[in-house]
Amino acid sequence: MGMMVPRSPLLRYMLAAVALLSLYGLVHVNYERATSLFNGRHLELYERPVSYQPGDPKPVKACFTILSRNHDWRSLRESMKQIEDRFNHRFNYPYVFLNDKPFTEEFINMTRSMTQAEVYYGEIPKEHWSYPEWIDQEKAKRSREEMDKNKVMYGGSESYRHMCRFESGLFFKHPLMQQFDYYWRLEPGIEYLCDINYDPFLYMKQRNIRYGWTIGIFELMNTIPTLWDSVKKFVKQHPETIPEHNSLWWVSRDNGTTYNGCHFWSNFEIADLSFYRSEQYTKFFDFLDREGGFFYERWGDAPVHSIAAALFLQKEEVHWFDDIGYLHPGWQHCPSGDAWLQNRCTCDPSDKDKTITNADWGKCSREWALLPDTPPNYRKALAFSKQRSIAF
Ligand SMILES: Nc1nc2c(ncn2[C@@H]2O[C@H](COP(=O)(O)OP(=O)(O)O)[C@@H](O)[C@H]2O)c(=O)[nH]1
Ligand SMILES: *[C@@H]1O[C@H](CO)[C@@H](O)[C@H](O)[C@H]1NC(C)=O
Ligand SMILES: *[C@@H]1O[C@H](CO)[C@@H](O)[C@H](O)[C@H]1NC(C)=O
Ligand SMILES: [Mg+2]
Repeated sequence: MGMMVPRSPLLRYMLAAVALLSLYGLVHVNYERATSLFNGRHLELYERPVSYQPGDPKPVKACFTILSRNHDWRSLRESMKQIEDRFNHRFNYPYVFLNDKPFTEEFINMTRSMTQAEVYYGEIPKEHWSYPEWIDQEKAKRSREEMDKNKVMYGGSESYRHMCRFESGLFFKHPLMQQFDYYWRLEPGIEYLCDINYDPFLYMKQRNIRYGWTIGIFELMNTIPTLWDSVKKFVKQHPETIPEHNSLWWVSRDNGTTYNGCHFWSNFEIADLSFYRSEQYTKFFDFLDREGGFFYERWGDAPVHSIAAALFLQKEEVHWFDDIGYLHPGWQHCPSGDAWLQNRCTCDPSDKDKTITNADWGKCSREWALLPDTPPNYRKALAFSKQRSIAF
């Protein structure tokens, strides 16, 4: 037996009509659901931004920079998979890998194969990963032992200190970095939790943004006991390097007397390298390097970059990439609202344990929003500074 088709032509006609109508209903209902689901913005979801091919000249000379050890390749493949899928397969910005040891063939094979974009592998010059002559290495060793005994995070590690010093003031001097104007830092074991549908480098360049971040967090103060004292000494010697409309308030609630520990978590950062190459940043890093805290304490590159960005840049030259979902083991930033839906985020913004803006540790992120933009909103800024009796 075949299908049950009625013999009568009239019945056949009615059956066909019913079938057509229900098909229409189905399509119509689905179309409506699609439009209402995306609140009339469904087109935006599928809009394709411009894409750049690997060898194409890019609108910004920019790269990813990854400091890594040879054994990091496996977790770096995870990081690269994330950034490629969420962003770079369309934009094809090159990668620069840096290491204090020569890269192995295995590392090169295993990372090169994760992207179509250009990849560069560089060894760090010895003088950028060793003790300056003014450092007392015995004293440095004693302080590592002391910090280790006191359970300071990475307090006993010598290589971690070279890493922090290199990331603070030297990575952008590497010969491979000279061809680039902007950089985006990547690390092993991180995750990107939302699509990035636009070019953050271009976004920054068009708006004169020099520093971009996504997680703001408190520092472990036992790693930087005298950092702020050194900063104050520097500022006294170089008052000309401090613009009027900076973000001092974000790092110091008593007009510069003490540091509150707020910093941008530098394992994610996108920066205009001309900031790090500027005379003021160079002087600042050289001064801190002479002070010895990279070795006698355990100064991190995150507070060093952040204090510089907060003091030496105008507030609007620093941008919170609130729409970029990002996880580094320990904490994540997860956008909420429209950005979450549109950028196909897979994180939970209300997660109590991981999402930084929900935690006490995330007060720094939340309070960034309290700082008003200046020159464009100069009046608002003045009112704000009067109300809190601070100068910034
Ligand atoms: N070449 C090299 N890279 C290092 C070394 N120590 C840390 N790194 C890199 O420096 C970055 C920060 O290190 P990580 O272990 O993630 O520290 P954490 O994020 O502060 O916990 C990562 O990109 C590491 O791959 C080292 O001794 N040599
Ligand atoms: C790296 O890749 C090359 C070319 O495909 C291959 O000949 C070589 O055996 C690989 N080496 C390692 C260590 O994976
Ligand atoms: C903040 O400190 C600066 C520099 O030390 C000083 O000029 C200014 O008057 C201080 N402002 C307030 C409100 O205390
Ligand atoms: Mg890390």
